[in-house]
Amino acid sequence: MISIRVRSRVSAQELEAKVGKVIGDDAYNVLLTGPTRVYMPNGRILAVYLPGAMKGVATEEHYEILHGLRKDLISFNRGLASGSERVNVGSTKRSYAMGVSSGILGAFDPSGTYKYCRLTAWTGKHMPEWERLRPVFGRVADLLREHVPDRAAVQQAEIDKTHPDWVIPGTPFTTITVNNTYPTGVHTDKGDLAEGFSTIFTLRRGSYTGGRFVFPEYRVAVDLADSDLILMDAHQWHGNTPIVCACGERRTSCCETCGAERISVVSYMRAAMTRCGSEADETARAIEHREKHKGVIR
Ligand SMILES: O=C(O)CCC(=O)C(=O)O
Repeated sequence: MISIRVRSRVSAQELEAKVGKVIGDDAYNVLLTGPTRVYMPNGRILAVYLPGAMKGVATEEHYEILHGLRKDLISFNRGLASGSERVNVGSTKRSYAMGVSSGILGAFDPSGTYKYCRLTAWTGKHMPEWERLRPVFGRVADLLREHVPDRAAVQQAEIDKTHPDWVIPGTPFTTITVNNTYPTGVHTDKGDLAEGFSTIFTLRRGSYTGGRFVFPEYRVAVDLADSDLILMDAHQWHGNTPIVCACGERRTSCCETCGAERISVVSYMRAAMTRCGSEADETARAIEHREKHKGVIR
C-alpha cells in the first residue's frame, strides 16, 4: 500500500462553483489505481482505497438483494448529492431534489415528520434480506478497524453508548445508504459521526464509463471497480463524474437495455443514535406522537 499526502486544496471560490454539481474529469489530476492511503495537507487521513477488498464477501446473493432495492427506494431528499436543484412543490414549504435511487437501510434518528428513532421501512419489511446482508457490513467493519484504527475506535466508543437495537451487530455502524447508478453532486454527508469514518463499496454490472468518485477539493479520484472498498472522511467534499452506459446514454438509473449498473453501499454511524431509547421505548414514543396528532400525520 502506498501513502500520499496532498499538498494543496483548491480555492474556496473554485470549490463553491462545484458544490451540488456533477463534476467532470477536469476536477481531478490524481487517479488512484492501487491500494493507497491518502492524507490531507493537515496530515489527517482523507481516504484508504482497498481494491477488490469485498471480493468473495459481497456475493451474487447480496447483489440480488441490493439490486432489488432500486425501484423500491427512490429518494427526493438527497439534496446536493442528487446533483439537482431543489424545487418547491405546489404551495407547500417543502422542497424536493430530483428523485434518485438512494435508499436507507438499518436505523435512523428523528427527522422530518418522524419524531422518533426507527428502523427504516425497508428494513422492517425485509428482515430476512437484512440479516443476510449483515455479514457483508461485518467485513467492512473489520477492514475499517484494521486500516483506520483510531477513527474506528472513536466510532466504537459512540456505538457502545448506543442501544444495541440500532447497531448492526459486530460493527460500528447503525445505517447503510444504497445508491444505484446515479452520479452524486458534490456534497458532504450530513448526520454521520464527525470524528468517525465512512465507507463505500461498489458492485458493478455491465459496462459503463464514469461514475468516478472524486474529492474535488484535493483533486483526487478513484474509479471504484466491482467489489472495491474506500474508507473515507465523508465530511470532505465528494461527488461523482457522469455515468455513461454502453448504449451511450448518460444514466441516472441502471440501464435496463445494456445492463450497466453501479451500486454503491455506504456504511456509517448516525451520530444522534446515541440519544435513542430502546426500540420498544421509541415505538411507544411514536404511538404517543401519532395519538397527539391524529389526522395530521401518518
Ligand atoms: O456512489 C458514490 O460513489 C458516492 C456515494 C455518496 O457519496 C453518498 O451516498 O453520499
